[in-house]
Amino acid sequence: MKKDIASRIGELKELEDAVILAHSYQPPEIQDIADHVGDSLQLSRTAASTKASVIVFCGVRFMAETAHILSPEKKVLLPEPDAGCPLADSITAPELRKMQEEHPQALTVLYVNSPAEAKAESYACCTSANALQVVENVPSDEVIFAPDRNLGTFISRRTSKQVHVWDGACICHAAADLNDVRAKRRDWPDADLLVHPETPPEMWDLADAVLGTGGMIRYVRESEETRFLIGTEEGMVYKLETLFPDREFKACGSIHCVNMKKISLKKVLRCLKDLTPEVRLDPALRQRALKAVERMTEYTG
Ligand code: CIZ
Repeated sequence: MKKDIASRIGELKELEDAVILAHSYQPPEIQDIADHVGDSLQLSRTAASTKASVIVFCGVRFMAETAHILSPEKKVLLPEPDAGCPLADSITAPELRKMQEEHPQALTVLYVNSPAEAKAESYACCTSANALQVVENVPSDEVIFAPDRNLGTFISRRTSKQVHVWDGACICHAAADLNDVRAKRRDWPDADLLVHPETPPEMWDLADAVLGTGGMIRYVRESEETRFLIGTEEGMVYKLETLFPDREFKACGSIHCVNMKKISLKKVLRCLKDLTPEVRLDPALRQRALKAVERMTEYTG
């Protein structure tokens, strides 16, 4: 049945000149039918460079919005319109403006996991892969970092700049179960533990490395270890297993994003049939948000 749906998706994709992008936190069957699987930075670059006229974004809303910000001439489809992100919802444009009034010398660096309205009020965007590089490069010694407090704290400990951190969180990373991490470490004492900077600082203290998902892939590629414990959304384990079939991976911390798992093969098929639901922003808002996204590229190449 699944194979059937996958081949119908393949046919429709050709017919509609579409490309399927999937975040590394997507379920395995979605990663399997995608043309590109990666983090939000890689996927937004692919969205900007693809020649396809339709982008099916298997991820959450802010990711599809970013693809639209970069490629307004393409039709960007989000197979499940309710695939939101509580971290992105933790900040609004008026709340951000209020914090900016309190710190008038600071430039705002905004994690891409945020709504377009907040991007439009920010100086530069960043992802977990390049947050430190962007903070170091913005032309100010004082920075507002939003909306993830754990990533913001992680960055503030690695820069000499003054960082005002917004109090938002990815509810699944922030609630990572440390007892589960300790138990998995006992099961696999020889494994390297890689954890995401959206997890709490107590989890970083247990880890061999604190990295975004792109950094985890580089770490494994360069490592001689054979076993790895992965402290980020559990979909990442499948992505790593696909890339490195000769190594072993185990998810730890019980980090499961229900929004990422709202995308299904049936929904991808339906959205390719109907070419809806489309993600589109007001053109003036898109233009303002684009400036912040472009600065990220300017600082990080
Ligand atoms: O930036 C991304 O894609 C997310 C949400 C996680 C990561 O570290 O790649």
